[in-house]
Amino acid sequence: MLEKYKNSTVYQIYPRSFADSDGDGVGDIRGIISKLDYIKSLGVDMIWLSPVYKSPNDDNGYDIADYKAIQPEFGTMEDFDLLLKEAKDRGISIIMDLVINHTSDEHEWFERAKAGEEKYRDYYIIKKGKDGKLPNNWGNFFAECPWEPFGDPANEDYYLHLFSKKQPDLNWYNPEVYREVSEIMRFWLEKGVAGFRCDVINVIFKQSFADGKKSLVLTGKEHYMSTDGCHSILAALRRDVLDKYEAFTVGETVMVDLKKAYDLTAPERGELDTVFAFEHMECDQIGVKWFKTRFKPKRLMTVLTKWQTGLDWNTCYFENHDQPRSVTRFTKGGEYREIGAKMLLGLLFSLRGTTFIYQGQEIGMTNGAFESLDEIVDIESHNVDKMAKGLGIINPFRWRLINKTSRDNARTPMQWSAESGAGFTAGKPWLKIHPNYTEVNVERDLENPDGVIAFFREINAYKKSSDVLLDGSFKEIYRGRWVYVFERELDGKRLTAVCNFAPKRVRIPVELKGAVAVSNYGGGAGKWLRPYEFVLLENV
Ligand code: ISL
Repeated sequence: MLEKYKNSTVYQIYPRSFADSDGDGVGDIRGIISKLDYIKSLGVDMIWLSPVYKSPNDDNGYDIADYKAIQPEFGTMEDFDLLLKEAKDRGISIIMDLVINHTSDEHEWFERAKAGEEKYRDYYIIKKGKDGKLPNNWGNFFAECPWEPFGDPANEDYYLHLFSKKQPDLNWYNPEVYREVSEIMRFWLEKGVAGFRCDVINVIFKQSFADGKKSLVLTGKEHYMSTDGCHSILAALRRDVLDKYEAFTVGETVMVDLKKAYDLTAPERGELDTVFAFEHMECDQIGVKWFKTRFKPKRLMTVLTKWQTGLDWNTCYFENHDQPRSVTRFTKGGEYREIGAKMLLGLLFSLRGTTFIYQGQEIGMTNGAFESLDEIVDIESHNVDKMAKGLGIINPFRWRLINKTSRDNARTPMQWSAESGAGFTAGKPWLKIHPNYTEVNVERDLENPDGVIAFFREINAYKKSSDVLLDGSFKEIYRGRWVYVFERELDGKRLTAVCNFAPKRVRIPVELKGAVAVSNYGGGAGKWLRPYEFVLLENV
């Protein structure tokens, strides 16, 4: 149901790191409830809640052991119901994370499969090895082998796991899996959730299990990326379940190009409403995401323009729980942290599409300050370290690579105040809090009329009141080494967005006209743009 929700501003909450109400060092649902007024005050109207289901936490909740129960450290089902109600009372809808490519190996289905129940064995992808060899040569998202022995190794049975070995992939050939998942979706929709963010949704259906073309990243992916089978499942789920509740879906879709994203979201096909594509998140990497290269703003601009013009409706995001913090990644930070964070927000809200914000982005939180792998919890980072070690990469280099790319960079606890525990917890936080919390925190930012939050509120409110930003077309005017200028237009009304990605003054390369609508320095641009300046002009 895109029409109903497309103009929402969506705020992603990573529950573990958001707000801890009981002092156990882990964020929880009561903590989220206590911050709803704050979220509302930002002008947010939808929350995307990362998994809160029961989980052994191998992958922080993306390994689900019970889709209909709440993780005890997050609270109870009563807490969840209260969250839903309190959010609704404030005009905020909630979308849940739907993780249906895999379950946890501690899910009852997998446990019964292991205990020998044929019915449940068929819920998973279990294949025979051949003469001591694995069933195929596929790769794995978390830098490990995707096949793990199932039962007695002498039988040479293996189960597939595209992610960790505690995340066995579901067998979408089995109609029972479809039935179970539909029922789970109905369970949450009946409670009143507005829809789902669908985890790695374009890989759920494996069209074949043949060996893949050898590749640096994910050998075998051609057998499961956006397959026909996946399209059919998505259309069926929409028809059988989602449309009955006018639910909204955003699919996390890995390695999609424009054509694939179009096919997954084309209204006439009735599959997903929107997708998270990743090409712009790949603009500072070489091949795989663990190899970062120097950020060149022009590469980001090129990808943004490509998607803005190539797809009618995008999701616009710079951060989530898997990506480094945008202010660290796309600006020099330091003395430019606040102005840079505002420029990035200005750019994000000026693009055409549904805007997604990740917790902490509204105060310009930075990448974590980790000193060694011992401080990192993320399973992916630990696996990458093992893999890199296997390749003979020695330690200062391994750590440098992981420190930059670890998903924990975005998962450090939310910085609410300068008090100990950053106002996040009264206990020992599950992950190291960034020591800059004494300066970078919500309380302090709110005291500043020119703070990042104030700017966030301003640009968000402006977008919500502007037909041109909500519905207008996108046209690139200029893309240079540092400066990005584009125009949004609707019925002859125009807005021009100007962004300077340089930590220095840059001469404006094009002639700009119009009155300043929003600006991160206050006031308009002269002939020169100041470091990380953002201006939105109304062209009369
Ligand atoms: O870089 C990526 C895509 O280019 C990946 O981070 C990708 O988004 C990711 O591997 C898939 O992420 C999702 O599913 C995982 C979970 O660990 C992530 O947190 C979740 O966002 C497995 O469920």
